[in-house]
Amino acid sequence: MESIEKKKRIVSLIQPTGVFTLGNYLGALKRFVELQDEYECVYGLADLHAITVRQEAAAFRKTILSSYALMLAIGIDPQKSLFFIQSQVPEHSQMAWVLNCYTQFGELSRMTQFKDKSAAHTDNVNAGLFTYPSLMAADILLYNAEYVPVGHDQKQHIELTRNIAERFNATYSPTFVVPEPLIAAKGSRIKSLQNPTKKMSKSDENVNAFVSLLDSPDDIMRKFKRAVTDSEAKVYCAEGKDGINNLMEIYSLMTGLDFAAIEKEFEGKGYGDFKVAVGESVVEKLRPIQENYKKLLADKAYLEDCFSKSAPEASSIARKTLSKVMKKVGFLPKK
Ligand code: ATP
Ligand code: LTN
Repeated sequence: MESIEKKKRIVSLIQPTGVFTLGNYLGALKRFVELQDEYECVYGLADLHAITVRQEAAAFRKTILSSYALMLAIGIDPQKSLFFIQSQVPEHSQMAWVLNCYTQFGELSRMTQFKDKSAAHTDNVNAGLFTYPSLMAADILLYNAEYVPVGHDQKQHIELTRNIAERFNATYSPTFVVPEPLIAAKGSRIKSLQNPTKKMSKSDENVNAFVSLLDSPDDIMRKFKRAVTDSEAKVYCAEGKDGINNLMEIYSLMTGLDFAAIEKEFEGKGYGDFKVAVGESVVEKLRPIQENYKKLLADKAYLEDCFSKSAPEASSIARKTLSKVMKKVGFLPKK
């Protein structure tokens, strides 16, 4: 990783729980790539977080590797950024335990992701699902990150991370950098194509609700053509036009056009034409990513080389913060 002093550090992880969606791409991954020159970037695959939901071992192993390849294919550059696999950096689990003891039951109970996921998996409301945010706080605080680029749904977890950091700093002495979320004005709340009041999520049981980054052009076009809109048939942004607002946001991010230009382009045209244009813009954006992905996935040795180099690098940063914390808490130093 380049280490140019003065650059501020950002950290963000993403769970390998399936194929990334257009929401993950616009809210997080595309930004990870764009931020690489301006910031010192620490990125990771949160595989420890992923087991808060039951995973089948063989499929999980594949998903971790393919998610790693897909992130490289999107443009995460191991020459510029540190990009590791969370389970290979043991300091994350160690720090999470300590932070668990500085996180309140009441705080964790208020997390909307916990409420949603425990409602969705009533047969497996495990303790890890509940304490998930303490592990996420560990991911961030270990690296003294100033900013955390995420989609809007993660704002509450970052707030909790800030509270944990401030509490620890006040109890002992300034130890952690208190991080801020970096949430883009556009793209941080991409909605489901089938229910545009809900966020687009890779675990939606209706596959027409999300576009996966590896969907075929035909599937992408079909999903956009079927996207739920309204009965007005006029392309413009307005409150209540959730479906169209969402498609306009996607199209704007794909083409670089602002909303006024989009309204002009589709003046006098119906939703059918607009949906086709949005679909085609997504197909074109994903084409090179899918080609890169195929090549990278076929080169397992290269992937292994990347993550086996980044894990010790991440560890050496993380270990320093962890040691400071252990000492302040009162643990005996290892001789
Ligand atoms: P799951 O369905 O398994 O909960 P998810 O699709 O919500 O997964 P995460 O792995 O939780 O995705 O999120 C990874 C990153 O993508 C986070 O930074 C998150 O904020 C962002 N993200 C997820 N969904 C969206 C969305 N619909 N719009 C914008 N950003 C999103
Ligand atoms: N909780 C996040 C994934 C995540 C994360 C992090 C994001 C785990 N650790 C650290 C930012 C920083 C999610 O579900 N999207």
